Amino acid sequence: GEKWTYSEGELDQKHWAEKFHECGGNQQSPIDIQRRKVRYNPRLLQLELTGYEDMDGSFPMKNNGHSVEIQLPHTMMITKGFPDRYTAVQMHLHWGGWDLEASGSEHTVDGIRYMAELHVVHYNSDKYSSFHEAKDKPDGLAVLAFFYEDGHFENTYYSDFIANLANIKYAGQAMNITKLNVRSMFPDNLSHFFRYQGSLTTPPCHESILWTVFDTPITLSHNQIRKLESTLMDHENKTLWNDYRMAQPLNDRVVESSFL
Ligand code: 1SD
Ligand code: ZN
Repeated sequence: GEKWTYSEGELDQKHWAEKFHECGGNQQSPIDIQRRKVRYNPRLLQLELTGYEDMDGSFPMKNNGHSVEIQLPHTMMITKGFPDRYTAVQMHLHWGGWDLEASGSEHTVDGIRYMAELHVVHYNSDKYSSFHEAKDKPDGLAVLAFFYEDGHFENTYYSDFIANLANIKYAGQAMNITKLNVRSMFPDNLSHFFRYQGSLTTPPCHESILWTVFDTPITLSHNQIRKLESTLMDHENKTLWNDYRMAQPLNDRVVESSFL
């Protein structure tokens, strides 16, 4: 693929737009969500997630050099909440660095950066026949985003996921997981969320994502977050960390919320 990076070399995030023009567009992600400026929209529908629980099968989990990514089955679908249905494609995380105890979420809230962030990527399967066809269309993708915070207790729904990271330490490595319950990796409360129109947070930064950013964070133990931040290596065999993009200008967009 492309040789872009987050913070090193010639194609770090400040220079993405020189090679990938859409990265300089006016509907980019992530953003800083300012609670005071959010508009409550009582007509935002609660999401109905079908097929996110108790899956048996073979789900590839890969270190792609920028993140850890789990490929998701077509049976996982957002069946209510949007005008069209969206089918899951993959999920991945963004995180910080363990040396400085630095946070690494992409979205921030009132300028506060959370420890890490989960993205569950879906494509509009009512309108398009594949992720590939949908990925650059304005209504092509929907991403569910969740923040992580650290707490005292191990989150046992993440035990296998965290342990598996050691098997895909090097960029390009992959394994298969045979059991997956994605719903259990989310917080219980999914009713409070922010909604806005934005982009992929990595090159080529297509402005094709309807973002849903949940207000309720997921809690992991301090130790689990440390393992997430320190286990994987990038394409240059350096620790893969701080894989987040800085907040982009909101411009004339409005962030809506499902709650007051
Ligand atoms: O960073 C991911 C990238 O890996 C790829 O998955 C892309 C297309 O789905 O999406 C971005 S992101 O906007 O979900 N961060
Ligand atoms: Zn992402």
